Amino acid sequence: MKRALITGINGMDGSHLADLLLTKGYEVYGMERRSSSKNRTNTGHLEGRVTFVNGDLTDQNSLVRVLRESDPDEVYNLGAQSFVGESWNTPEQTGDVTGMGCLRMLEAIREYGKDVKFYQASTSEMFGKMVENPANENTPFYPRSPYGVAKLYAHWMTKNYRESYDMFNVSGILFNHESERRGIEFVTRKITDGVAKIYLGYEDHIRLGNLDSRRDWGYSPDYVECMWLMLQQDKPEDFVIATGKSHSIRDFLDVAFNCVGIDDWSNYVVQDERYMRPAEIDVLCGDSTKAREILDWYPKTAFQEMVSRMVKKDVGLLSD
Ligand code: NAP
Ligand code: G4F
Repeated sequence: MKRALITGINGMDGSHLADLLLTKGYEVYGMERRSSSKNRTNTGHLEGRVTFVNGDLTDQNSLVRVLRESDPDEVYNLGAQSFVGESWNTPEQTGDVTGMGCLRMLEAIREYGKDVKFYQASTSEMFGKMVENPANENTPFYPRSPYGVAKLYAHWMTKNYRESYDMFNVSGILFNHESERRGIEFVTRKITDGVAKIYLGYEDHIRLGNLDSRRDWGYSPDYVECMWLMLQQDKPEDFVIATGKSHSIRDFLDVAFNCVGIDDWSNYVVQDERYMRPAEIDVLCGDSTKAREILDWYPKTAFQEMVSRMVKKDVGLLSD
Protein backbone atom coordinates (compact mmCIF):
# COMPACT_ATOMS: atom_id res chain seq x y z
CA MET A 1 0.00 0.00 0.00
CA LYS A 2 1.41 3.43 -0.95
CA ARG A 3 1.63 6.18 1.63
CA ALA A 4 1.03 9.84 0.84
CA LEU A 5 1.62 12.96 2.90
CA ILE A 6 -0.49 16.02 2.03
CA THR A 7 0.35 19.45 3.44
CA GLY A 8 -2.65 21.80 3.49
CA ILE A 9 -4.99 18.84 4.08
CA ASN A 10 -7.80 21.07 5.40
CA GLY A 11 -7.77 23.31 2.33
CA MET A 12 -9.94 22.84 -0.76
CA ASP A 13 -7.45 20.85 -2.85
CA GLY A 14 -6.00 18.95 0.13
CA SER A 15 -9.40 17.54 1.03
CA HIS A 16 -10.31 16.61 -2.58
CA LEU A 17 -6.89 15.00 -3.10
CA ALA A 18 -7.31 12.95 0.09
CA ASP A 19 -10.71 11.76 -1.19
CA LEU A 20 -9.06 10.69 -4.45
CA LEU A 21 -6.05 8.94 -2.90
CA LEU A 22 -8.28 6.99 -0.50
CA THR A 23 -10.24 5.62 -3.47
CA LYS A 24 -6.90 4.49 -4.91
CA GLY A 25 -6.06 2.56 -1.74
CA TYR A 26 -3.43 4.93 -0.34
CA GLU A 27 -2.67 5.35 3.34
CA VAL A 28 -3.09 9.12 3.67
CA TYR A 29 -1.39 11.43 6.17
CA GLY A 30 -2.63 15.00 6.36
CA MET A 31 -0.43 17.72 7.81
CA GLU A 32 -2.19 20.52 9.65
CA ARG A 33 -1.05 23.38 11.86
CA ARG A 34 -1.68 23.16 15.54
CA SER A 35 -4.37 25.63 16.53
CA SER A 36 -6.77 26.07 19.42
CA SER A 37 -9.73 25.27 17.18
CA LYS A 38 -9.18 22.92 14.23
CA ASN A 39 -10.73 23.98 10.95
CA ARG A 40 -11.93 20.67 9.57
CA THR A 41 -14.91 21.97 7.61
CA ASN A 42 -13.52 20.29 4.47
CA THR A 43 -12.11 17.23 6.19
CA GLY A 44 -14.55 16.27 8.94
CA HIS A 45 -15.69 13.36 6.76
CA LEU A 46 -12.08 12.09 6.60
CA GLU A 47 -11.60 11.67 10.34
CA GLY A 48 -10.73 8.04 11.04
CA ARG A 49 -9.66 7.46 7.43
CA VAL A 50 -6.76 9.96 7.27
CA THR A 51 -4.03 10.26 9.90
CA PHE A 52 -3.72 13.93 10.87
CA VAL A 53 -0.20 14.98 11.86
CA ASN A 54 0.88 18.33 13.31
CA GLY A 55 3.40 20.34 11.30
CA ASP A 56 4.04 23.83 10.06
CA LEU A 57 5.78 24.88 6.86
CA THR A 58 7.55 27.63 8.82
CA ASP A 59 9.16 25.11 11.20
CA GLN A 60 11.88 22.90 9.73
CA ASN A 61 12.02 20.39 12.60
CA SER A 62 8.28 19.80 12.47
CA LEU A 63 8.62 18.78 8.81
CA VAL A 64 11.38 16.31 9.60
CA ARG A 65 9.17 14.82 12.32
CA VAL A 66 6.16 14.62 10.02
CA LEU A 67 8.21 12.73 7.42
CA ARG A 68 9.34 10.24 10.08
CA GLU A 69 5.77 9.76 11.29
CA SER A 70 4.31 9.24 7.83
CA ASP A 71 7.24 7.60 5.94
CA PRO A 72 5.63 8.65 2.63
CA ASP A 73 6.20 7.45 -0.92
CA GLU A 74 4.67 10.70 -2.18
CA VAL A 75 4.50 14.21 -0.70
CA TYR A 76 1.99 16.73 -2.05
CA ASN A 77 2.95 20.23 -0.90
CA LEU A 78 -0.37 22.10 -1.04
CA GLY A 79 0.06 24.17 2.13
CA ALA A 80 0.41 27.90 1.49
CA GLN A 81 -0.80 31.38 2.34
CA SER A 82 -2.81 31.09 -0.86
CA PHE A 83 -4.90 34.27 -0.88
CA VAL A 84 -3.37 36.71 -3.38
CA GLY A 85 -5.12 39.78 -1.93
CA GLU A 86 -3.75 39.08 1.54
CA SER A 87 -0.19 38.75 0.23
CA TRP A 88 0.15 42.57 -0.03
CA ASN A 89 -0.77 42.88 3.67
CA THR A 90 1.58 40.10 4.79
CA PRO A 91 4.31 39.81 2.13
CA GLU A 92 6.91 38.53 4.55
CA GLN A 93 4.69 35.83 6.07
CA THR A 94 3.54 34.86 2.57
CA GLY A 95 7.17 34.53 1.46
CA ASP A 96 7.95 32.46 4.54
CA VAL A 97 5.08 29.96 4.18
CA THR A 98 4.53 29.90 0.44
CA GLY A 99 8.14 30.28 -0.74
CA MET A 100 10.48 29.15 2.04
CA GLY A 101 7.99 26.48 3.20
CA CYS A 102 8.60 24.58 -0.02
CA LEU A 103 12.37 24.81 0.39
CA ARG A 104 12.07 23.53 3.97
CA MET A 105 10.08 20.51 2.81
CA LEU A 106 12.60 19.80 0.02
CA GLU A 107 15.45 19.97 2.55
CA ALA A 108 13.55 17.72 4.96
CA ILE A 109 13.02 15.14 2.20
CA ARG A 110 16.69 15.34 1.13
CA GLU A 111 17.84 14.78 4.72
CA TYR A 112 15.30 11.98 5.17
CA GLY A 113 17.25 10.19 2.44
CA LYS A 114 14.59 7.81 1.11
CA ASP A 115 13.09 7.95 -2.39
CA VAL A 116 10.12 10.27 -2.04
CA LYS A 117 8.22 11.75 -4.98
CA PHE A 118 7.41 15.42 -4.43
CA TYR A 119 4.58 17.53 -5.89
CA GLN A 120 4.70 21.33 -5.63
CA ALA A 121 1.50 23.35 -6.05
CA SER A 122 2.69 25.96 -8.54
CA THR A 123 0.27 28.46 -9.98
CA SER A 124 -0.79 30.51 -12.99
CA GLU A 125 -0.14 33.57 -10.76
CA MET A 126 3.52 33.06 -11.79
CA PHE A 127 2.52 34.04 -15.36
CA GLY A 128 0.87 37.16 -13.94
CA LYS A 129 1.00 39.87 -16.57
CA MET A 130 0.96 37.20 -19.25
CA VAL A 131 3.53 37.69 -21.99
CA GLU A 132 1.86 34.96 -24.07
CA ASN A 133 -1.81 33.98 -24.17
CA PRO A 134 -2.59 31.14 -23.59
CA ALA A 135 0.43 30.30 -21.42
CA ASN A 136 2.19 26.94 -21.63
CA GLU A 137 5.18 25.29 -19.92
CA ASN A 138 7.64 27.42 -21.94
CA THR A 139 5.99 30.81 -21.38
CA PRO A 140 8.19 33.26 -19.41
CA PHE A 141 6.97 34.24 -15.93
CA TYR A 142 5.93 37.74 -14.79
CA PRO A 143 4.37 37.51 -11.29
CA ARG A 144 2.28 40.48 -10.13
CA SER A 145 1.84 39.87 -6.38
CA PRO A 146 4.00 38.93 -3.37
CA TYR A 147 2.16 35.58 -3.50
CA GLY A 148 3.12 35.06 -7.16
CA VAL A 149 6.76 35.91 -6.43
CA ALA A 150 6.85 33.52 -3.44
CA LYS A 151 5.37 30.73 -5.58
CA LEU A 152 7.94 31.39 -8.29
CA TYR A 153 10.75 30.95 -5.75
CA ALA A 154 9.20 27.63 -4.66
CA HIS A 155 8.79 26.59 -8.30
CA TRP A 156 12.45 27.19 -9.14
CA MET A 157 13.62 25.51 -5.92
CA THR A 158 11.59 22.43 -6.84
CA LYS A 159 13.29 22.37 -10.25
CA ASN A 160 16.71 23.17 -8.79
CA TYR A 161 16.53 20.29 -6.29
CA ARG A 162 15.43 17.98 -9.09
CA GLU A 163 18.49 18.93 -11.13
CA SER A 164 20.94 19.19 -8.21
CA TYR A 165 20.05 16.04 -6.29
CA ASP A 166 18.26 13.92 -8.87
CA MET A 167 15.04 14.07 -6.84
CA PHE A 168 11.64 13.14 -8.34
CA ASN A 169 10.15 16.65 -8.01
CA VAL A 170 7.36 18.04 -10.16
CA SER A 171 5.47 21.31 -10.29
CA GLY A 172 1.89 21.44 -11.45
CA ILE A 173 1.24 24.92 -12.78
CA LEU A 174 -2.48 25.00 -12.09
CA PHE A 175 -4.79 27.75 -13.27
CA ASN A 176 -7.67 28.82 -10.99
CA HIS A 177 -9.88 26.01 -9.83
CA GLU A 178 -12.84 26.09 -7.50
CA SER A 179 -15.36 23.85 -5.78
CA GLU A 180 -18.05 23.79 -3.12
CA ARG A 181 -15.15 23.64 -0.61
CA ARG A 182 -13.51 26.89 -1.78
CA GLY A 183 -12.55 29.39 0.94
CA ILE A 184 -15.10 32.18 1.36
CA GLU A 185 -12.50 34.94 0.69
CA PHE A 186 -12.03 33.93 -2.96
CA VAL A 187 -14.25 35.70 -5.47
CA THR A 188 -16.13 32.63 -6.76
CA ARG A 189 -17.26 31.37 -3.36
CA LYS A 190 -17.88 34.93 -2.17
CA ILE A 191 -20.29 35.28 -5.09
CA THR A 192 -22.04 31.91 -4.69
CA ASP A 193 -22.41 32.48 -0.94
CA GLY A 194 -23.71 36.02 -1.61
CA VAL A 195 -26.16 34.81 -4.27
CA ALA A 196 -27.50 32.19 -1.87
CA LYS A 197 -27.97 34.83 0.86
CA ILE A 198 -29.79 37.17 -1.55
CA TYR A 199 -31.99 34.32 -2.80
CA LEU A 200 -32.93 33.35 0.76
CA GLY A 201 -33.52 36.97 1.78
CA TYR A 202 -30.62 37.27 4.27
CA GLU A 203 -28.72 39.98 2.32
CA ASP A 204 -29.53 42.44 -0.43
CA HIS A 205 -26.13 42.92 -2.12
CA ILE A 206 -22.56 41.63 -2.59
CA ARG A 207 -19.55 43.99 -2.36
CA LEU A 208 -16.84 43.20 -4.92
CA GLY A 209 -13.72 44.75 -6.46
CA ASN A 210 -12.67 44.49 -10.10
CA LEU A 211 -15.40 42.87 -12.22
CA ASP A 212 -13.47 42.90 -15.48
CA SER A 213 -10.56 40.57 -14.74
CA ARG A 214 -10.72 37.20 -16.44
CA ARG A 215 -9.70 33.81 -15.07
CA ASP A 216 -9.38 30.31 -16.52
CA TRP A 217 -11.60 28.50 -13.99
CA GLY A 218 -11.68 24.72 -13.63
CA TYR A 219 -13.11 22.33 -11.03
CA SER A 220 -10.86 21.24 -8.15
CA PRO A 221 -11.82 17.51 -8.09
CA ASP A 222 -10.76 17.33 -11.79
CA TYR A 223 -7.49 19.13 -11.04
CA VAL A 224 -6.31 17.05 -8.07
CA GLU A 225 -6.37 14.02 -10.35
CA CYS A 226 -3.56 15.47 -12.43
CA MET A 227 -1.45 16.03 -9.28
CA TRP A 228 -1.56 12.28 -8.73
CA LEU A 229 -0.98 11.52 -12.43
CA MET A 230 2.19 13.67 -12.48
CA LEU A 231 3.72 11.55 -9.71
CA GLN A 232 2.91 8.29 -11.54
CA GLN A 233 5.08 9.16 -14.57
CA ASP A 234 8.51 7.57 -15.20
CA LYS A 235 10.17 10.95 -15.50
CA PRO A 236 9.60 14.09 -13.35
CA GLU A 237 8.23 16.92 -15.50
CA ASP A 238 6.22 20.11 -14.96
CA PHE A 239 2.75 20.56 -16.46
CA VAL A 240 0.31 23.41 -17.07
CA ILE A 241 -3.25 22.47 -16.05
CA ALA A 242 -6.07 24.65 -17.38
CA THR A 243 -9.34 24.57 -19.30
CA GLY A 244 -8.13 26.92 -22.06
CA LYS A 245 -11.19 29.19 -21.63
CA SER A 246 -11.30 32.41 -19.66
CA HIS A 247 -14.35 34.09 -18.12
CA SER A 248 -14.74 37.48 -16.45
CA ILE A 249 -16.13 38.06 -12.96
CA ARG A 250 -19.19 39.47 -14.76
CA ASP A 251 -19.61 36.14 -16.60
CA PHE A 252 -19.42 34.33 -13.26
CA LEU A 253 -22.07 36.66 -11.83
CA ASP A 254 -24.34 36.03 -14.85
CA VAL A 255 -24.27 32.26 -14.34
CA ALA A 256 -24.47 32.35 -10.53
CA PHE A 257 -27.46 34.73 -10.39
CA ASN A 258 -29.11 32.85 -13.20
CA CYS A 259 -29.07 29.72 -11.03
CA VAL A 260 -31.56 31.41 -8.66
CA GLY A 261 -33.65 32.93 -11.46
CA ILE A 262 -32.17 36.46 -11.46
CA ASP A 263 -31.25 37.71 -14.97
CA ASP A 264 -30.15 41.24 -14.13
CA TRP A 265 -27.81 41.36 -11.11
CA SER A 266 -26.78 45.02 -11.43
CA ASN A 267 -28.87 46.11 -8.41
CA TYR A 268 -27.38 43.39 -6.22
CA VAL A 269 -23.66 44.09 -6.76
CA VAL A 270 -21.79 47.07 -5.29
CA GLN A 271 -18.23 47.85 -6.34
CA ASP A 272 -16.00 48.59 -3.39
CA GLU A 273 -12.46 50.08 -3.58
CA ARG A 274 -11.38 47.94 -0.60
CA TYR A 275 -11.39 44.85 -2.82
CA MET A 276 -9.25 46.37 -5.60
CA ARG A 277 -5.63 45.19 -5.76
CA PRO A 278 -2.43 47.28 -5.97
CA ALA A 279 -1.52 45.35 -9.13
CA GLU A 280 -4.13 43.33 -11.00
CA ILE A 281 -3.84 40.45 -13.44
CA ASP A 282 -6.30 41.29 -16.20
CA VAL A 283 -6.44 37.87 -17.78
CA LEU A 284 -5.21 34.34 -17.16
CA CYS A 285 -5.63 31.56 -19.69
CA GLY A 286 -3.67 28.32 -20.02
CA ASP A 287 -2.77 25.77 -22.66
CA SER A 288 -2.66 22.25 -21.21
CA THR A 289 -1.86 20.40 -24.45
CA LYS A 290 1.15 18.72 -22.81
CA ALA A 291 -1.03 17.31 -19.99
CA ARG A 292 -3.54 16.04 -22.53
CA GLU A 293 -0.84 14.33 -24.62
CA ILE A 294 1.29 12.83 -21.82
CA LEU A 295 -1.12 12.40 -18.90
CA ASP A 296 -4.26 11.89 -21.00
CA TRP A 297 -5.79 14.54 -18.73
CA TYR A 298 -8.53 16.92 -19.76
CA PRO A 299 -11.03 18.94 -17.70
CA LYS A 300 -14.34 17.11 -17.29
CA THR A 301 -16.58 19.65 -15.55
CA ALA A 302 -17.93 22.61 -17.53
CA PHE A 303 -17.86 26.15 -16.11
CA GLN A 304 -21.69 26.44 -15.88
CA GLU A 305 -21.95 23.08 -14.15
CA MET A 306 -19.31 24.04 -11.58
CA VAL A 307 -20.96 27.38 -10.76
CA SER A 308 -24.34 25.73 -10.47
CA ARG A 309 -22.99 23.10 -8.02
CA MET A 310 -21.43 25.83 -5.89
CA VAL A 311 -24.64 27.89 -5.76
CA LYS A 312 -26.75 24.80 -4.94
CA LYS A 313 -24.38 23.82 -2.15
CA ASP A 314 -24.45 27.31 -0.60
CA VAL A 315 -28.24 27.50 -0.77
CA GLY A 316 -28.34 24.09 0.94
CA LEU A 317 -25.85 25.08 3.65
CA LEU A 318 -27.79 28.24 4.48
CA SER A 319 -31.16 26.51 4.40
CA ASP A 320 -30.15 23.78 6.91
P1 NAP B 1 -6.35 26.66 0.52
O1 NAP B 1 -7.75 26.15 0.55
O2 NAP B 1 -6.08 28.08 0.95
O3 NAP B 1 -5.46 25.69 1.43
C1 NAP B 1 -4.18 26.03 1.83
C2 NAP B 1 -3.83 25.23 3.07
O4 NAP B 1 -2.51 25.61 3.51
C3 NAP B 1 -4.76 25.46 4.27
O5 NAP B 1 -5.25 24.19 4.68
C4 NAP B 1 -3.85 26.07 5.33
O6 NAP B 1 -4.10 25.58 6.63
C5 NAP B 1 -2.49 25.55 4.91
N1 NAP B 1 -1.41 26.36 5.48
C6 NAP B 1 -1.35 27.70 5.58
N2 NAP B 1 -0.23 28.08 6.23
C7 NAP B 1 0.42 26.94 6.56
C8 NAP B 1 1.61 26.66 7.26
N3 NAP B 1 2.37 27.63 7.77
N4 NAP B 1 1.98 25.37 7.42
C9 NAP B 1 1.22 24.37 6.95
N5 NAP B 1 0.06 24.57 6.26
C10 NAP B 1 -0.33 25.84 6.09
O7 NAP B 1 -5.72 26.50 -0.92
P2 NAP B 1 -6.21 25.62 -2.18
O8 NAP B 1 -7.05 26.48 -3.04
O9 NAP B 1 -6.67 24.31 -1.72
O10 NAP B 1 -4.81 25.46 -2.95
C11 NAP B 1 -3.90 24.42 -2.63
C12 NAP B 1 -2.52 24.84 -3.10
O11 NAP B 1 -2.52 25.06 -4.50
C13 NAP B 1 -2.01 26.14 -2.47
O12 NAP B 1 -0.61 26.00 -2.33
C14 NAP B 1 -2.32 27.19 -3.53
O13 NAP B 1 -1.44 28.27 -3.39
C15 NAP B 1 -2.11 26.39 -4.79
N6 NAP B 1 -2.88 26.79 -5.98
C16 NAP B 1 -4.24 26.96 -5.87
C17 NAP B 1 -4.97 27.29 -7.00
C18 NAP B 1 -6.46 27.48 -6.94
O14 NAP B 1 -7.03 28.10 -7.86
N7 NAP B 1 -7.13 26.95 -5.92
C19 NAP B 1 -4.31 27.44 -8.24
C20 NAP B 1 -2.95 27.22 -8.30
C21 NAP B 1 -2.24 26.88 -7.16
P3 NAP B 1 -5.11 26.29 7.65
O15 NAP B 1 -6.40 25.59 7.40
O16 NAP B 1 -4.49 25.97 8.97
O17 NAP B 1 -5.10 27.75 7.34
O1 G4F C 1 -10.69 34.61 -6.37
P1 G4F C 1 -9.45 35.41 -6.33
O2 G4F C 1 -9.05 35.96 -5.02
O3 G4F C 1 -8.33 34.49 -6.96
P2 G4F C 1 -6.90 34.79 -7.60
O4 G4F C 1 -6.36 36.07 -7.13
O5 G4F C 1 -7.02 34.59 -9.07
O6 G4F C 1 -6.01 33.62 -6.95
C1 G4F C 1 -6.46 32.27 -6.93
O7 G4F C 1 -6.01 31.62 -8.10
C2 G4F C 1 -4.57 31.52 -8.23
C3 G4F C 1 -4.29 30.80 -9.56
O8 G4F C 1 -4.28 31.74 -10.60
C4 G4F C 1 -4.04 30.72 -7.05
F1 G4F C 1 -2.69 30.56 -7.16
C5 G4F C 1 -4.38 31.46 -5.77
O9 G4F C 1 -3.93 30.69 -4.65
C6 G4F C 1 -5.90 31.61 -5.67
O10 G4F C 1 -6.47 30.34 -5.52
O11 G4F C 1 -9.56 36.64 -7.34
C7 G4F C 1 -9.90 36.44 -8.71
C8 G4F C 1 -10.19 37.79 -9.37
C9 G4F C 1 -9.11 38.85 -9.15
O12 G4F C 1 -8.91 39.53 -10.37
C10 G4F C 1 -9.71 39.81 -8.14
O13 G4F C 1 -9.25 41.15 -8.24
O14 G4F C 1 -11.38 38.32 -8.78
C11 G4F C 1 -11.18 39.70 -8.54
N1 G4F C 1 -12.10 40.15 -7.48
C12 G4F C 1 -13.07 41.09 -7.64
N2 G4F C 1 -13.72 41.28 -6.48
C13 G4F C 1 -12.13 39.72 -6.21
C14 G4F C 1 -13.16 40.44 -5.58
N3 G4F C 1 -11.40 38.81 -5.55
C15 G4F C 1 -11.69 38.56 -4.25
N4 G4F C 1 -10.99 37.61 -3.60
N5 G4F C 1 -12.68 39.26 -3.59
C16 G4F C 1 -13.45 40.22 -4.20
O15 G4F C 1 -14.31 40.83 -3.60
